[in-house]
Amino acid sequence: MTRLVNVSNRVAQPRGDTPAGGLAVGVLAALREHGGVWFGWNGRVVSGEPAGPKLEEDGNVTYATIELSERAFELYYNGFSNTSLWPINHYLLGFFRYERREFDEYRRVNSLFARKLIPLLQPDDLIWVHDYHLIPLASELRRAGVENPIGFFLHTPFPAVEALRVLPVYEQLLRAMGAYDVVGFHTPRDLRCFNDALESIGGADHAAVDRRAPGKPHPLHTDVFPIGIDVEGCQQLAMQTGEQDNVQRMVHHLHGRQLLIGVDRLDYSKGLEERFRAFSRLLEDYPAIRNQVSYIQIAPTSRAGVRAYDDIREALERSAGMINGRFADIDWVPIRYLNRGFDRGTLMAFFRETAVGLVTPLRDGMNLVAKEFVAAQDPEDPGMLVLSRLAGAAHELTDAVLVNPYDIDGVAEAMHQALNMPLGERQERHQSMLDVLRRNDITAWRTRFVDALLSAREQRKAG
Ligand code: GDG
Repeated sequence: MTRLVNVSNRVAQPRGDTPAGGLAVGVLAALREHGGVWFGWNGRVVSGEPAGPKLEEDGNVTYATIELSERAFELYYNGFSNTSLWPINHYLLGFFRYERREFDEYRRVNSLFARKLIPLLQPDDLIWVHDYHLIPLASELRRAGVENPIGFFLHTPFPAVEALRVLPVYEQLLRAMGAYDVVGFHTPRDLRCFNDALESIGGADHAAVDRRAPGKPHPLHTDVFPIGIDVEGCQQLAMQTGEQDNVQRMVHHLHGRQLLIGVDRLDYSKGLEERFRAFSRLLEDYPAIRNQVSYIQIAPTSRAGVRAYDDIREALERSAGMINGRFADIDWVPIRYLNRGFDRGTLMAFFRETAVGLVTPLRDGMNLVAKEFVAAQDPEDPGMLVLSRLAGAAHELTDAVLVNPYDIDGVAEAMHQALNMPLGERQERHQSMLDVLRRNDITAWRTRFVDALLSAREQRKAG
């Protein structure tokens, strides 16, 4: 029987609430529908020898999780993955740092993942590897003789080659990608950047990377697979949760004001400081709007302990305090900044009560919040999305109010435009965005990727 084996750095806990993170949300939704195995780290860091894999069944999904050592957590996860690759992939080179020992540990952890995964594999399995933490995984598996089809999907942007060249080991990583059968990206732009990068190392036709990768020579299939969402699921959650106490309390405290909302992992790539400044500019430039709007920013902590992430948390607290200090009134607080997570149902119900959704990352692979926000709206009276052109989602949601997140005046204007958009225009734009979401939902994403892996299997069989 063909099983789908998903591998990602982090696995969501079975039966736990889905953590804040697009990869976990996407993989879980795809797996619940199709069934299969999800292999990866359980989030625990240990001082001794890491244990695992531990197997747990939940419905049609088997979770196979391992622990990480303190050293791996520091060097592989916080280090090379999140301080070298993450900033490069988001063109935020000011945050980039490189240490050889971190890259060495990154390779060691990829080989550990391979060793722990191999005993679980069956000959007919399709292996789907997710994200930048695990680029060399296929070459490690091939080296150990694994001949199953293996696909790689990058959830972040793929950077232009001139940004990539900042990384001393970029050629090594590109060549390692040749060990995959299928490599997928969110947008045509990412794919173009990948092809340019291959060309820069002499492998435009993919032949150079193919030949040098371990394992049997095979073609490398690259394509664009924009991730979607479970549209009906979001709609239902939004409607069902609306009566919950915390949603009602939130609505009560609005006192009829228009709500702007942002929901993002606390990450410097999400453009939160710039967004706060734009909101402040809105209040400054359009004084009539003061006391008529309320902005809630939900930002659960992510990657705590990494310096840049601790810094941004402090910067946002300061900025929210300054804006509230400057504009608040006896009966009105402009920004409510909540540095914590909420359950998914509450988020969807909040979205449905919102006049303007703010999704203004400085760069994003896709951004699922943008899609969830649109899906959760009441089609009779939909809220409007203000969306960064630098998010992958802007390729599909062209009827949002599109902005450059660095243009503070432009974002303030867009907020004003969205807050004042006539009902007819909101309905039209919403309908067209909903059509886009329905055409390319989470099932389409998973099916297209699995089909590509099945074709790779046929090609392998054909020799
Ligand atoms: C990466 C890429 C790409 C957020 N706060 C809470 C919460 N969330 C959920 C959202 C959404 C997910 O987390 C965030 O997904 P995004 O796509 O917006 O962003 P990343 O985490 O950076 O995801 C991104 C994605 O992978 C998928 O390929 O789109 O570009 O960076 O689903 O709703 N969920 C809960 N509580 C929260 O407080 N339950």
